[in-house]
Amino acid sequence: MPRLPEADAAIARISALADAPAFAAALAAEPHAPAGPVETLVPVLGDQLSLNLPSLAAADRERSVVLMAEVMREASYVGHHKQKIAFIFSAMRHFAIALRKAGWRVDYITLENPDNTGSLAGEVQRAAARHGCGRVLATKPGEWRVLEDMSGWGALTGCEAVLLEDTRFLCPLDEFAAWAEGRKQLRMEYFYREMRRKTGLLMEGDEPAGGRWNFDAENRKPAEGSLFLPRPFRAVPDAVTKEVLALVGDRFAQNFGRLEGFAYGVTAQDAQAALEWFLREALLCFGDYQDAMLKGEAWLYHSVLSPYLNTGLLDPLEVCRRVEAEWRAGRVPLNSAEGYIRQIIGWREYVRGLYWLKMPGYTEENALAAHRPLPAFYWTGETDMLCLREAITQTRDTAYAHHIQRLMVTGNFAMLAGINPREVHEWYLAVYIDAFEWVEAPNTIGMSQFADGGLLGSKPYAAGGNYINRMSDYCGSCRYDVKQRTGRDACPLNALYWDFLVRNGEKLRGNPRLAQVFRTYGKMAEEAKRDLHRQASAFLKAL
Ligand code: FAD
Ligand code: DLZ
Ligand code: SF4
Repeated sequence: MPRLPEADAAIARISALADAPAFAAALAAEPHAPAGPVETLVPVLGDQLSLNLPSLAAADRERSVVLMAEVMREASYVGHHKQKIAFIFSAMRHFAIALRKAGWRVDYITLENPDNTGSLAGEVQRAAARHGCGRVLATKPGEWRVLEDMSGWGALTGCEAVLLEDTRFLCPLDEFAAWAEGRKQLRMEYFYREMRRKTGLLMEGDEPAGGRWNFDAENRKPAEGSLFLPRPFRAVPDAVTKEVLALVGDRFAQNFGRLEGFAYGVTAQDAQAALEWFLREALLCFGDYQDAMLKGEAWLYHSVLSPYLNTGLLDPLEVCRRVEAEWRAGRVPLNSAEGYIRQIIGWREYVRGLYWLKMPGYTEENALAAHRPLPAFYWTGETDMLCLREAITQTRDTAYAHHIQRLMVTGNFAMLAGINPREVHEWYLAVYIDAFEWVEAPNTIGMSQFADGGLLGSKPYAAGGNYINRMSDYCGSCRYDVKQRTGRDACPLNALYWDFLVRNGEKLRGNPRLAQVFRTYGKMAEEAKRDLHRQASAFLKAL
């Protein structure tokens, strides 16, 4: 294949970054990259920002070019929150600078590059021709959609294409498949124990530290208004990030979400600072208040590390080892350390394994046959239900909500109201800074909507207003009365809860974990049952 006649193709690309002068200057300030012939193209995606990426580890730095491309297809396959696009683009640009610092040749295509084809495949094809490569070496992506695309890169470029397994996870996909093989039920708890044994995290010999695998029962303290809350970690946007913010403000003005106040870290150093902040300020109370919700408080004691973990700026095992060390040093209690480590080596790995086991098809599942469209207020926050308004406006402002808000507020409402899970899935994939399909889809389709019929969880996470009242301070300021089931002022979740169970009675009645609630319903007077149904129907009709 013909090579670019000029000496250093990477330098040529830097001069083409006219739309991003601060970024171009930062790249050019790094030592000159190798200038010899290029054999291998190493495409690096927006969530593969790790210097230990398998394809980087396997490539010969002297004979390779790293390709990074901001492309419209990735930026618009769902209507991403503005802060999510800004985070990915800025983190990509900073990673390109880091690669160059580490001596790599980097070919970076900005969104505004006049020759940008708009797709990853188009940019890989152009770059392979531009550099005259014989080989494309990539790390497998986090989404089925992109893997399908990647599988065609060899034919598209005429190069040998090598796709490596992503080793930034603790459980290789074949190991997960072997674990799942032949099991009637997949349950996170058993998988988690395997991961504890495998990593040795919180183990005393063969036994779990503290004599128990799981301290969740101690992690359900409701929020109290008097809690002392740490200020969240905030990074100050530098010139490169400011250029990206201007670009996103201009090109994605119609997308959901506010860009103002963007304070996410965009480098591995920022991510490390966010981890240090969490260990110092929030881990101590993480366990106790993991499920709590407070008005006007987005972060509570959560780590807000998911954006960094999911893009490769932080390593999951390193995070867990640091958390364990805090417990071993006596600075945090076991319920906090165990609760946190379980989320990462348990849930995070488990949902990834499940995604790849069940794709394609998993994102189309709809076991409860829910077909109602997503209410418009999911995009505006304009609803009298204070719990939903809080979660949605906070999501609009920060691209973040913590787990219980996602599961028990927006997720619970969508399931009770019978919203089409595909629409719910696309909403979550769009609005959260940490959303990539491998982690988002099992959480939404499986955990929050029960649309996989119980593959991921043993029962639907369904709740009426009582749960939200117990775990938050929302209900006291709500226009609805959480204690009432029917009538004009009744909390809508109460009637919706019973209506959901009855509506799906055929599918749910046999579930032993729901036996008690069905018994309670069975004991209600017929008139009360009719009233609940009327109340729910009227609400859903007006939705
Ligand atoms: P913390 O509460 O501090 O938890 C620590 C870490 O544990 C997180 O950073 C995350 O890496 C991991 N973790 C915790 N719970 C889960 C879980 N259920 N699955 C996987 N990892 C977990 N998480 C995402 O990373 N991306 C998503 O797109 C996403 N979508 C979700 C959609 C729904 C409907 C639900 C119910 C949950 C979703 N989650 C998702 C899981 C969880 O809500 C987020 O990981 C968490 O809120 C991120 O905030 P944090 O870093 O402050 O988490
Ligand atoms: C999320 C995202 C966005 C918004 N933009 C890009 C992009 O322009 N270029 C890129 O390489 N990656 C981007 N990403 C991340 C990809 O969507 C992600 O790599 C795939 O979803 C695979 O997980
Ligand atoms: Fe939400 Fe009902 Fe409480 Fe209002 S009363 S905040 S709708 S749970």
